Amino acid sequence: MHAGHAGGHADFRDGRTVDHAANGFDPHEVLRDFDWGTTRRLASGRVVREWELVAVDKEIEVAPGVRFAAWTYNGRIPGPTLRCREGELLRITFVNASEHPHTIHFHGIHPSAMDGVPGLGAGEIQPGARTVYEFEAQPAGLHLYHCHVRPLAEHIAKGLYGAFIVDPAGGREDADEVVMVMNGFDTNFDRANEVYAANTIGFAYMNAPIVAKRDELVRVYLVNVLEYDLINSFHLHGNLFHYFPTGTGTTPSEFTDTVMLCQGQRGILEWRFRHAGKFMFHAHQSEFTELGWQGFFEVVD
Ligand SMILES: [Cu+2]
Repeated sequence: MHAGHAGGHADFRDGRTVDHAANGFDPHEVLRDFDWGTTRRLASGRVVREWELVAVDKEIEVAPGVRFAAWTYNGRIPGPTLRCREGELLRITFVNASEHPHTIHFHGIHPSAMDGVPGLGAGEIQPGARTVYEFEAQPAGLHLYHCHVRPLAEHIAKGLYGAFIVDPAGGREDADEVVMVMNGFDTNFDRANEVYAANTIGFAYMNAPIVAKRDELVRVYLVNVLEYDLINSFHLHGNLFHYFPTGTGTTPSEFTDTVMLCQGQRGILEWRFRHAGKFMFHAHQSEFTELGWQGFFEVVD
């Protein structure tokens, strides 16, 4: 954890940005891109929801001019936001097109053999190999998935993670929903991050704010996957939000403007903007803020 070292120190508030098209994903699209996969009905009458995730080695521009040799699921960081309903049968085909062994480890309730760790079930999936993870979507809440091959910090920090949302059987109240996966990048291999962000690209939501409507319910699915720093946080300006840790309950734990998350922790935030205008959000560690993890909501009538 440091700031201002040579190589990859990326304060680009002067308006420069990365080439989202060349990266193949745009943090503004990642916000509201929920991947429901495909469904089909089994002979038993049960619905199975399916996805294919492919591990791909890919160079990503994580800050203007700063290229990072990433490992990705489906060519993007974070990987697809997988979304389903509580109780559905899920089937995730994992294809390893990377040059390194990987897995997908899901958070949630599932059999040991489906846990996506070395030595259990299919274990490490070698380059060119594939496997199928199959389990029931339990419990409702906000979870995550990530590679679980050693060295673990490297396999995660290289980009192999994503959000995993299990909706309650009855759904949630209508809202403008966005996903923010808080992450960072160690661009000079010193086991400290030079770039911090929500959804990979620092300052992306400063340069182009997230548009929200006044009085409409906003719901943020917030996941922390940051490596090399113990704690991350989310702070909202001009408002307070209800916080639902892990999204597993219906009673908020807190009405606040700042939450702190350890690695792997996640939660759902809900609020309504009462005033039009621009409101910042950012990590409340100023160091992270200055290295990219900040943005604006632009609230319109
Ligand atoms: Cu891996």
